Amino acid sequence: MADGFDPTPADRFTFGLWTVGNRGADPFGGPVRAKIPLRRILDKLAEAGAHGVNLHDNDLVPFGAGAAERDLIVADFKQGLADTGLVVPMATTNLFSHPVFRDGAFTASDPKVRAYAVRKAMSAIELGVELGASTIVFWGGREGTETDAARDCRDAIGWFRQCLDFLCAWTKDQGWELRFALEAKPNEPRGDIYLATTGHMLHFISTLEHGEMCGVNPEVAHENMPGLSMVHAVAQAMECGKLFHIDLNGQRIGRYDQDLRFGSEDAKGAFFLVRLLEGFGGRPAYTGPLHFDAHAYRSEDEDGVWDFAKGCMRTYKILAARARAFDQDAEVQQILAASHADPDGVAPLLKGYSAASAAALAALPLDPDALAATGKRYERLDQLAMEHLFGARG
Ligand code: DIG
Ligand code: MN
Ligand code: MN
Repeated sequence: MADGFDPTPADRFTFGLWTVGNRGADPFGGPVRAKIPLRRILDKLAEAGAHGVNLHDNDLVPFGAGAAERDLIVADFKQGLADTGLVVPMATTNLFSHPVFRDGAFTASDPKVRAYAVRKAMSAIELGVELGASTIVFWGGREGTETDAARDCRDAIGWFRQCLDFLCAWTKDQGWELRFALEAKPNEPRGDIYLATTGHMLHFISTLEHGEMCGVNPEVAHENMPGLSMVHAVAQAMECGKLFHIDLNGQRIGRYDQDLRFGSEDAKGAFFLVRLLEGFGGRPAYTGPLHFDAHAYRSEDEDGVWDFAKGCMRTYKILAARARAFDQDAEVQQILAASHADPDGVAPLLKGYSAASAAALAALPLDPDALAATGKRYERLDQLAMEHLFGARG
């Protein structure tokens, strides 16, 4: 469909092997789809216009595989990447499926489990480096608890920090230029997961020994599950230079982690998220991979999986076009200019304290009733956003 919304590798869209490879199982029913062979995943994603694939260690190398088997699998996968032109921007570790992680990985109370988790992460990072990944994501799916009787949360945070500091130092010791992206989620599969939101993660990073190589990987569903704004989480990460990766999908507030097709639920939130990432309105854009951490409905067969993947990418491109038109709309620009106007040059007064600025502040003729009198015209502004989103305004 040549309508300008078909993706190309230049769009930087990526999918986890586990996303299009999801077989549709859920807690109430087994898989509904056959396993898609890895090579077919690469071929179909390349055909659809994707830029790359991401993976957990065990998405590619089965748990417990020996070195020879691992090397054969990796060699075959690398051939598939070469044949399709797909790249691997991000790699991560499965620290949640094996029962050894039943009480967590980096936050398990048993130090041997923590040591095993760090060692598994080291192997996964080596695999990621071998495949060309520059970002390593850490999603602490089991880093939590069902009862706070289990451990003091401060110990859990301390152990998490120890493991990440160890892995950062080890990575630097290998001479690898990698960035670690920490992914938050408030609950599921644990009753409560530690460091539940991107905001928690941003503070946690400030306490790490090598915080300069650590950022965040916010996910739409994980911020929306507790009713938070993904746009604000991503904006805060961008504002402090810590948006190292992003997981795009769809989610309805207050539900389990649905990992739905991007934009398929909160279209308005997706519109403003894409506008933020694309840097419209004259702000710096996000230039990293646009990763869809999502999967097709359980109702779908394999054809539906590729409908899902194409839908994620097309929706992003459609929203980008609509958001660009919104920011180029003269009426939008006029309303925003009026609401931000500073005819008397007051704003600079607050950019850094001085005795002079304090005196100037005190002398300002500020009449709260006069300031309160003018409306902001956000009703018209939001209606313009919605009409651009609906495609009713060019
Ligand atoms: C779930 O949202 C998590 C895992 O799928 C993975 O560790 C991470 C990578 O994006 N997202
Ligand atoms: Mn998720
Ligand atoms: Mn994710």
